[in-house]
Amino acid sequence: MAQWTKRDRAHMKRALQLARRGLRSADPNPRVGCVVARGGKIVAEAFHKQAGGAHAEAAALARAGRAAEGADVFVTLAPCRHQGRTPPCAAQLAAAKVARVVAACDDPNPAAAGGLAELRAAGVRVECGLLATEARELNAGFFMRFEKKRPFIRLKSAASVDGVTAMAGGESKWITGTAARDAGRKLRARASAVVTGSGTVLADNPALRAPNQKRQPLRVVVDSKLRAPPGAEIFAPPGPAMVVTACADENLFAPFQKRGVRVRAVKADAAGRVDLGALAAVLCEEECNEAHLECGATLAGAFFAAGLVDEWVLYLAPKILGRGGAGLAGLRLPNLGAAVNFTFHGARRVGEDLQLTLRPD
Ligand code: AOF
Ligand code: ZN
Repeated sequence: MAQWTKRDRAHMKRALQLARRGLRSADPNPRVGCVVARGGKIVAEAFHKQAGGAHAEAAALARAGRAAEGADVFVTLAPCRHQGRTPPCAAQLAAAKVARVVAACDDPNPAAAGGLAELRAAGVRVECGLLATEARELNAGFFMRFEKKRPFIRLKSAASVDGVTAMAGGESKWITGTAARDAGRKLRARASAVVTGSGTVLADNPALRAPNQKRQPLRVVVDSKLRAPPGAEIFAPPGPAMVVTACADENLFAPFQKRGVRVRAVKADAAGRVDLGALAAVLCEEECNEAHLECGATLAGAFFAAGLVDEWVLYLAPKILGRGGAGLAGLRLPNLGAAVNFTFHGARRVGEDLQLTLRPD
């Protein structure tokens, strides 16, 4: 196990900071940052901005020029060994004659793996694992896609403090304040896909776009019986959209397909609804790292029941809306022992509301 100095940690921290700049743009690629240092001083740094663009190491090496020779390179993901949309980073690092490469963690993508071994074979000092937890957390969805064959699923909900998301008459605009709503919309922008149900499309006709973004997440409507109107806002450009259904009658797909909306049929569960495991597998095929779920209590409840909520971001408004309205999770549980348990991972005030972040136990 390599022993890392304070300076090493500081360089990797900086690389992680750089990687975060790709939070909303790198998709479907991981967010990666890179620092080139000599004698403890940073001589070049870069991050991976978007798929098809230079990888973090390639961009940093280009900036470092001849200064890369003999340098220490800190990168938040092991350098790739493959020719993808761009040339392999490991070979470029070796050709630049860097002295040492420190990676925060390995690349889970089998197509890209093997870069560190190649560098080692080329005589470069190689270390891996510095700030690995932080690096994996930043790309939790990317790791999940390769390791579990499904995306990291983040559910976003908003309710009054007594857990009401809409009044009995359907009125739900707006329970939380503008700051919380903006924060919720901003969360969409980091996701590969924004997922909702046909119930929400029929009730609210939301667009579910990410605000001010060049890269629009894929918008996915879970629609077991193809009830959503093809003319709904969510299917309109800009940005791609897709329907995932349990309906096998392909004749019913045409009105969506005519609008450029893809339809994927998956297996139904016992109740005839889209099997959520199959949906997750479809999202994985679509190279979704993070899926942002914004939906009503029924679909949210089904995701909870399936154990497919990896993070729950819940906005709570300081008001009581009373009985009769819709709740957060349409789950029917037999007793307290059957409760779905979480740990609070974060809590902060957003405008007049609270943002709670929960992860399942
Ligand atoms: C790196 N540095 O900055 C990133 C890496 O198709 P490409 O060429 O964009 O390759 C994508 C894959 O490369 C991606 O799935 C992941 O395994 C790795 N990403 N690797 O060395 C980077 N973004
Ligand atoms: Zn690379």
